[in-house]
Amino acid sequence: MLDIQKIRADFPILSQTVNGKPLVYFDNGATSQKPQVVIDAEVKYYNEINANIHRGVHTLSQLATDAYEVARGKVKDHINAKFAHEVLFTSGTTHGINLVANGFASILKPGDEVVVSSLEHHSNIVPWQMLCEKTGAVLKVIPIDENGELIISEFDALLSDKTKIVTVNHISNALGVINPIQYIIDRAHAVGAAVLIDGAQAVPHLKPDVQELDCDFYAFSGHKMCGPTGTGILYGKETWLNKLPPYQGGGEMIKEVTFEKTTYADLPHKFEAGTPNIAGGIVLGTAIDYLNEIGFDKIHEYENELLEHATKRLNEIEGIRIYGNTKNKASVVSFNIDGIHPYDIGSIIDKLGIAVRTGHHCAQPIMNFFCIPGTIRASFSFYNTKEEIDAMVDAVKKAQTMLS
Ligand code: 7TS
Repeated sequence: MLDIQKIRADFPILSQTVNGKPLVYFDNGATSQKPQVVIDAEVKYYNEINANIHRGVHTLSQLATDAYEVARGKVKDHINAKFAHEVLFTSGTTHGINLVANGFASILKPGDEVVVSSLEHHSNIVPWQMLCEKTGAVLKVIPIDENGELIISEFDALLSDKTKIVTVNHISNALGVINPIQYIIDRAHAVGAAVLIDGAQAVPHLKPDVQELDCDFYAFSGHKMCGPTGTGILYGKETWLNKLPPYQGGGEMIKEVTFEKTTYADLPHKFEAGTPNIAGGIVLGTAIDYLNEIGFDKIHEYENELLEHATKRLNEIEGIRIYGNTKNKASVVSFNIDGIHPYDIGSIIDKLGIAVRTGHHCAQPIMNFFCIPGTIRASFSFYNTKEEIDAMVDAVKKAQTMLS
């Protein structure tokens, strides 16, 4: 069992009031809060070892470089990558996906196919559309059903030897649905396609094993897993990262530069041009240590309890519709109340100290499918409580009375 009060004490922001009410933070899908150890590690870096990395012979530069590479090793162990050089530091999931989509511009030919799903965040749609425009490749979309689940038979039917890459999220940010990625990876590989998994919403809740999954790429953001903003990881299989061209040119990604020809550095540096978010990378390692100390098994069990409690309590509300009704779901509840715009509920409950996200959640195709302008999304973390869920349900009921 988790000691939630002890865990909550690790997060200074949670003890504040907002609009005169205790903060109830249910916007974890957008970004998680940060524990004191993470905040302290960021300060310690700037107080003690701040220097640029991979370039100085001086002591501070070496200390900063070592700390950055230790963090890369922590990520490698965490996701069970085979090599540390398969772990690229990025600014977030968006950066990682764009890096891969940009690289595929040198691989795809007109008529090749890219498969995405209807459940994607815009950052796993738009880069592929841009790629298709550039190359003449065709974007194919796996549809969803009324429960918000991918229609797998339609996915099977989309695959052919024209399919060059399949790119889907592990968990939907808008609905919380967990996708059958192992099946998707295996089937895509059977037709020779590469697979990118957008793990942005998965890594706060579970520990992915990229070797077991056998995915070719796995992208995620540090800021959704208790790490600093502006941090992220792109895992890529060594063979793929060697095949793809660099994303950006600049310092630190070269072996030798002349005006006639430049040769590129080995992995991972080939994809890490310029000065990165050094403090952020190091501190992402601290965040991963923090989460592993709590334990993902315990996090999973507790967040499931929160999800069950929220689903049960919200279903008491007349006229509620919850989107994403599947057994396999992360601790996210996306809902609407009959006849009321989600924005109105969100604004009223904010006055009561409750932070949820309202709108299309950067997943407009899902909203179009359900013919709605958006939803109210409560996304829970292991530091949330059932009492907070009860406070949200009371606040939503109050808003419903005021608005109807
Ligand atoms: N993919 C998924 C599944 C996401 O949920 C998000 C962000 C991204 C990609 C992009 O991540 P970034 O760190 O590069 O911005 N999702 C959300 C959200 O649900 N609310 O705010 C951001």
